[in-house]
Amino acid sequence: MIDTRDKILEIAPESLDVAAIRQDFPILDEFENGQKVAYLDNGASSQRPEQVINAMLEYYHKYNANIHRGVYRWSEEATRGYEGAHRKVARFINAYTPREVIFTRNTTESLNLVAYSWGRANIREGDEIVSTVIEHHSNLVPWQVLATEKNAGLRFIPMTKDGQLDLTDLDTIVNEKTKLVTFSHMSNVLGTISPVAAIVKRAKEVGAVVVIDGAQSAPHMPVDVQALGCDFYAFSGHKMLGPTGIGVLWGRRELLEAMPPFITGGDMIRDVTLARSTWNDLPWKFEGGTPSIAEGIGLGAAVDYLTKLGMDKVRQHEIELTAYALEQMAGIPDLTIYGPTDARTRGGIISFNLGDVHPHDLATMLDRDAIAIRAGHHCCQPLIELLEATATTRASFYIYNTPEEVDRLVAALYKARKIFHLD
Ligand code: 7TS
Repeated sequence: MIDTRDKILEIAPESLDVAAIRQDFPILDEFENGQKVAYLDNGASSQRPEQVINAMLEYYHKYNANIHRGVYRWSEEATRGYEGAHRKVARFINAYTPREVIFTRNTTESLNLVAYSWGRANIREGDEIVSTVIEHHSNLVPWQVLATEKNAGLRFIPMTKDGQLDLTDLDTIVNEKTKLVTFSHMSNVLGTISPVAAIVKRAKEVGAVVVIDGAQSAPHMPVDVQALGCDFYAFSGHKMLGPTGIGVLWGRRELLEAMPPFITGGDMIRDVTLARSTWNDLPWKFEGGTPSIAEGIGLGAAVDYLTKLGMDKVRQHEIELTAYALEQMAGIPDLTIYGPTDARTRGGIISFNLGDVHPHDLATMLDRDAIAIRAGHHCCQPLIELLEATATTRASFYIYNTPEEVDRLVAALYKARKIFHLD
């Protein structure tokens, strides 16, 4: 093994106090097969700290009620908690105003909201939508459906061999016909961080709207939607210490104001007659029906937790851990690692294959050593095909992961080589 760990541990105190963080996550003390679980599947969903679980429990124990309607204390307190979470999220991503922060169920719903509402009102026959070849299905399928329905074109930014977006032909791919450009801020397979500024610049030259899939970036790096220059930004609570069932769509106010509603019914209206209705103010216009109240409050607590840690430190921790993991894994014979090789240009997500061992077999074997990783196509079938693989095994890190857990992964991979007779 290459000895970079001392260096990593030396830097660690200036970044995150991982030992203290781990105390907030009782689940990380769970044992499996006599070992603590090394949870390395954060790209799929993170764990939640006690602060988040307690915020939700407190709502259920002390002031559970529907929001916006009751004049009694519980309802008022629930409303304050749920609306307060919008303000916390707005500060977290530097939105211009909390009115631009719409709570959805997850990234998938946020992207569908844009495709259904903005897309159906603005995309016409012959227009073009530009995406990339590395997208999660959630940032591909809604645009396919929209393009088919509208008889619009769909074009893709390609990828270089080392898993970066290839901008060589950007000026022809994004052209006068382009009405919408969308891409993931960070790839959930390769960890690639997209060159946002260059893509946004070109999109704006042709007057296109920019949608960023932030499912993998919002949890792991500082995000400033004003600085990014995009028009919509989507992410999920469950990947950033929050509960499932709550996600966010941020959109520029003037666009959101002009868009028709997505889900219609209760709560999103101002006045209703038997013949017609008018819409509520932002963000409620896009939050039809009773929302996920406890989950909204939980997301607010998750944002508090991350804000207190500091997103710069979160990012720094993951750069250090990823650099260490990439160095250790580079020494393993027969291991193919996908994506950029420099940890400073990628997130804490490492996809790999060990010889011709099927990723599911490898993941099952690692599970016996209490290492939880993901195997499969990660909802990115077109990308997996480009990698000329049928699937990959993927380790993805977060604030509570340690160099010791990376060591366990690396040791288990050496062991797997023996068991699958690659020696
Ligand atoms: N976009 C990206 C880049 C993602 O990584 C995911 C989820 C989504 C969109 C969809 O998020 P959801 O919360 O609506 O499901 N990615 C993964 C993953 O990599 N493994 O499981 C889910």
